Order: sequence, then C-alpha cells, then structure tokens
Amino acid sequence: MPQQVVTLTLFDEILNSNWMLSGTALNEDGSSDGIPTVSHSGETSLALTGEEGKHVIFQLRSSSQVRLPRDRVLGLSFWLYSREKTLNFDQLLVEVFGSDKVHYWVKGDDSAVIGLETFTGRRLYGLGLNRALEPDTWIRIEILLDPLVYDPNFDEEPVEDLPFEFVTGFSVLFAGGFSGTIYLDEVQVLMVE
Ligand SMILES: [Ca+2]
Repeated sequence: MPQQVVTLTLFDEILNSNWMLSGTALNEDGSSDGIPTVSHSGETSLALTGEEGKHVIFQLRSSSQVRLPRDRVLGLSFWLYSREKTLNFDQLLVEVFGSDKVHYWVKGDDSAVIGLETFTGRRLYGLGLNRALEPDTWIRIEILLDPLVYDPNFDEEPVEDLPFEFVTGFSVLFAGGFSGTIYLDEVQVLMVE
C-alpha cells in the first residue's frame, strides 16, 4: 500500500500554536504596518523583510502536540512571493534543524550537529529551480530531506545522510544581495503517516 502523505500547516493565516517564530527578518512588533498584505491563500501571508544575514526560524515548541520523527518527515513546502523585486535563487537559503535528544527546538542544541555550525543549508538553486523568481509571482517551494545535502558553495563537506531523531525547526535566511520583503504562505511540513 502506498504511503499516505499528510501535511501539517505551520502558517497560513496565523502561526500554528505548536510553533513559534524568531528572527531578524520579522517585523519588530509583529505587525505588518506599512507592508502590503498579499496572500496565496486566504487573507494573509508571512512577510519577511531584510537583507543578507536576516533570517526567520520556525521552532517547534516544547509543548507541541506533534512530534516530527526524522524518518516520517518527507520535507517542507511553502509558497514564495516577492512583490516588487526579482529574487534570485542564490539569495535565499533554507536550513533544517534536528535533534538527537528532544523532539522540540532548543537554542544551541548541538546533539545532532556533526562538526558544522549549522545543521544543513540549501540555497534554492539547489532545489532544481534554475531561474529567478520574477516579481509578483507565487511559486511553490518543496524541500525534501532525503536528497538534501550541504550546499557545496555554502558548506564544504557534503553529507548524504542526516542522522538525527527529530526535526525541530527550520530557518529561511537572506543569503546574498537581496534586500526587500518576501512573503511565505501555506508553510507546511510533509510527513508520511
Ligand atoms: Ca494565507
């Protein structure tokens, strides 16, 4: 029998209560004052504003009702949009965080780190996307963990296997040259039942 894929939605109109957000790409007061509201579905999306180095981290809370065992997590998906500027796929990096100790995100959890500062990172051009994201265009990004390896232009050593127990979070990082606002909508974890 084929495996049933289930999706857990982290953000569509609001952030799912199992998750929290932190990071320098969020608006300071959490409001969207001055930032146009756009959405792929519903009324809103998550606006991220910044330039190189700014980021957001989706963190699974210790009180989370769900757990994300690595062997059941297929990956992540979200819709991505830039209203005014072209976004090149080397200008955004996605990192996945995992733990061998606990099922939730803990700052500085290095139980699953194998000698590298960050767990794993992949620029979007590493996802088979080979052209820039044009302004005013939504595109669905899907990041599957199994084929995920270190971006050779970001980290030096490719790691084919990601040996950890739980997925605990992920981050989206402005990686180079882009400054402005991007939007994420329908942010989901893809799992097998
Ligand atoms: Ca939405």
